[in-house]
This record gives sequence, structure tokens and C-alpha cells, in this order.
Amino acid sequence: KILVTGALGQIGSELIQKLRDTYGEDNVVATDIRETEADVVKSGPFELLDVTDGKRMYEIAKSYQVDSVIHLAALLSATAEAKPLFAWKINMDGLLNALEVARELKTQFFTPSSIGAFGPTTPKDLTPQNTIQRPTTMYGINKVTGELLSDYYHQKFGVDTRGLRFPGLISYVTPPGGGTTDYAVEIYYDAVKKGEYTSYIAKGTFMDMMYMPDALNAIIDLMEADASKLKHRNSFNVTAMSVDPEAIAKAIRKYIPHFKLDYQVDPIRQSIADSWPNSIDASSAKEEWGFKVAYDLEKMTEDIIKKLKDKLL
Ligand code: VAH
Repeated sequence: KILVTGALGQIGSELIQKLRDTYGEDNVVATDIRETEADVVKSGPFELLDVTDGKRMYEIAKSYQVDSVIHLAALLSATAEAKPLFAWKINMDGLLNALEVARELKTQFFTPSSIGAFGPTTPKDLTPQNTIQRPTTMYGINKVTGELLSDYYHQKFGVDTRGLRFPGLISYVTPPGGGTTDYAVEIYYDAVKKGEYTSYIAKGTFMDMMYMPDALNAIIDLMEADASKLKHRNSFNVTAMSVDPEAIAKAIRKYIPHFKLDYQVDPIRQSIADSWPNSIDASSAKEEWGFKVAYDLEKMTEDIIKKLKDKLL
């Protein structure tokens, strides 16, 4: 049985269904701080959980006798930069509680890191798996701390912790909230709805991105990987593409020819994006557990526009 926190978030709202399809509906316990009418709540076990309440998290994990914890609940980069102390509390107290549950109940453990775990002094192009990590955002500090804490729980207590440094994730089910890479989701929604988009990230700002189906497969592939093959654990660089707003717009115009892109740069989210890599190197993930992606920019654009037209029009 798998306990998932942050089940109503951008990753959770799709991962829950994928896990339930893969492992059986009753074997995936979805939790979040609020309850909604979403399928996630109705298609299997759901519990209200504030991840800063470690006692309640333990009670839920114990009562369902889970053998795996997937901790997704967190505030993303832009929200965290606006409320740094609140972000530290949610992101770090939540993570520590989840790691403690995994230690006490001897479960497997997954939590995402991010390209946000790198900073301005990190090599920006094809950022290596092992390199300088001095992020200048509260979110990045939370992610680096999370990587170190998860590795510590593995080395010190033998917890089977594993993680992925996700790039910006692009999805059409539940848009992200409070991220810096959210422009790459909004641009598709607005292209379908309005045929135009005003980007808050400047032209020429390259960041790694990945289509959500590839992200979900990467989580499952990593969690099922042979532990003896893992030289790294927290956390693997993974990516599918490195794009800027212009590249996405060019791909969109193959399906929406008159799509118009203009810019109104948000200095705060631009400065976060500027502190992150332009592209990262995922060779360790490929070598150690066979990481691969099915969607490049073209394939993702074709699929997401089709799905958004069905959803929005
Ligand atoms: C964010 N979508 O923008 C998240 C992610 C790499 C970006 O961490 O904060």
C-alpha cells in the first residue's frame, strides 16, 4: 500500500490515478489538506492530512499498513519566495514528518527535488548530477536540504529513499500553483482558449521541462528499480527538453498557426528562472535505472493541444 501526500497537487492529481491503475485502487491512500470532488478523492481511499501534523501522518500510515510513502505536498518556488518562513515550515516540517514515518514503519520513500536545487554558481549548461548546489531561493534551499536529509535517512537509518530533480512539469489535468515554470502550462491553455499568451518569463530563458506522463513513469520506474544498481538516490537529474517561450510558441504554431506570443516579464519569477540551469544532464538516471522519455517538445505539443481542445472547447 502507498501513502501519497499532496494528492490534489499538480503531480499528485495524475499520479494517484496512475498508481491506482498500476497497483489497485485500494492500495493507494490519497491525502491532502483539503477535500474536493476530484476523482482522486472518490476513486479510492482518501484522508485529510496536514503534513505538518506528524502524529496524524503516522496514524494514517499505520492504520493502512503502507509500505511506501510518496511525499509530494510542498509550496512551489514563487509561492515560497513570497512566504519564505511559511514555505520552510510546510516544506521542511512536512518532509521530516514523512521521513520519520518511513523510518518508523520501514517503508520505501519518494519525494521530488527540482532543478530549483541548483543556483547561480552551478554550471548552467548540461548541469551534471554531482555539482555545486547553492540555490538562492527558499524553495531551492528546501530542495537541497530535502536531498541531503533523504540521503541521511538512507545512510543513517537504512530507509530506502529515492528522489528525482524534476524540471518544469507540463500537464493539462491540474495546472500547477505558484511555480516559476507555470508559464509553460499557461501558454498551452491560452493558445487553445485565446490564440495568444503574454509570458512573464523573458524570451531566451531556457529551462528544462517534461510532460507529466513521462514524470509519472519516471517515479514508478525509479521506485521499482533494483536498489543494488543505484549509485545515487536523492536526487536524480531528469529532463525531456530544454526550451524557452519562443520554442514552445513555434511548436504551438504548427497546430494554431496564428498564435501570438508577447511578454510582460515578472522580475521576481524571472530572477528565480535566471538562477536555475539552462539544461541539465540526465545520464546518471539513464545509466542506473534506465530513465527514458516518450515526449519531446513536438510530441508533447501535439498531445496537449488535442487534450486541451477536448477539455476547454
Ligand atoms: C516550480 N514547477 O516552478 C516547479 C518546479 C523546476 C520547477 O520546481 O517551482
